[in-house]
Amino acid sequence: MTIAYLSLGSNSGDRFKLIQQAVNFLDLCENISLVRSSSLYETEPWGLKEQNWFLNAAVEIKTGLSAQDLLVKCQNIEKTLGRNRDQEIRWGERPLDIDIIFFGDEIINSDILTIPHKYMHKRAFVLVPLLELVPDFVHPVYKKTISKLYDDLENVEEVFLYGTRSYE
Ligand code: PH2
Ligand code: MG
Ligand code: MG
Repeated sequence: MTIAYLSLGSNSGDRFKLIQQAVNFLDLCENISLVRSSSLYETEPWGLKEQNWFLNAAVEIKTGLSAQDLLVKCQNIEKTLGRNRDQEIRWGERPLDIDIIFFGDEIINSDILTIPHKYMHKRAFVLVPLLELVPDFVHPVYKKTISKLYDDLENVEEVFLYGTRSYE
């Protein structure tokens, strides 16, 4: 069993419902169980500014799957909830994005998968939800805790707590 951390984001359609459905679908997958989830945050778009604000969250899961199989599950859920990668531009609008941030403390650099996620340490929308769950988790490549990575952020885009409604 591996503990993994996923980042979820949505900036088109019913963002709240999409994140809620994604978390439910993850928990329903064989070999994946949801352990904890962060609050939801409304966040300024990173990368491409001219688009809707996102809702973002992070979840902790426990899984018997490999990282590659987990990626396939995540992509299937994205697709089921309306994501069409052929119609997207990089860092642009999407109904749902599920990114694997950490997979235990594994370091993976393959054609299809980079873990830890390549840009997570530059993004407040990933670090703020993770801070709630695992402030002391040490990034296996940079050897810094989530708290330290957050303190070291140079450009902090805006991140607001989005109500207190449970979405699990
Ligand atoms: N996802 C992106 C690009 N930019 N910005 C925010 N705030 N939240 C996201 O989830 C996000 C983004 C590409 O996946
Ligand atoms: Mg993604
Ligand atoms: Mg992403």
